[in-house]
Amino acid sequence: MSRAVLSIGSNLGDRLGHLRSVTEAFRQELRAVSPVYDTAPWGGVEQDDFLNAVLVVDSPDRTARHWLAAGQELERRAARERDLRWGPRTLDVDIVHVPGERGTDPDLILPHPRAHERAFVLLPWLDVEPEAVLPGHGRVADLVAALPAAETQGVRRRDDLRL
Ligand code: PH2
Ligand code: MG
Ligand code: MG
Repeated sequence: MSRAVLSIGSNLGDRLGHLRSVTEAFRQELRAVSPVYDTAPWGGVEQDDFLNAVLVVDSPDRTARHWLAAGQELERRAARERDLRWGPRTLDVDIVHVPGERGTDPDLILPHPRAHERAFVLLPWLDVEPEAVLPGHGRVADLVAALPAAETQGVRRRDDLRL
């Protein structure tokens, strides 16, 4: 069994439609879907706001590598172009955490090396897994409580949007 916590995001084109392409593709594997958040861009690149959400998926025969490949295939289908680091994108599917798996390859570092400081990952994750622990950093609830106001201010829950 391989459970994974995925962070999905979009700030180009049909943002909600791009996020929905992931929940549709993983329909069989979905265990939890967070609310949708409208989020100010993180990382210093001036660009439009993102929509972000967190999914928990589970499948008996998928490893972290499989989740990565499946996510990259969905990014390709969304015509994602890989150019600017932390720049705009139609769809981003990031593997945040796969319990029991530590990754050190540059293309799949697990847990995700910046998840602990990103409100757009931690807030929706807390919504779906209130007891979650991010290995190396502690309880997600505590990480959320410790986020600076500047981080949480730009992350707004959109109760009018649903995946
Ligand atoms: N993704 C990035 C860079 N910056 N900012 C927000 N708010 N949401 C994202 O998903 C995001 C970002 C690169 O993957
Ligand atoms: Mg990303
Ligand atoms: Mg990514």
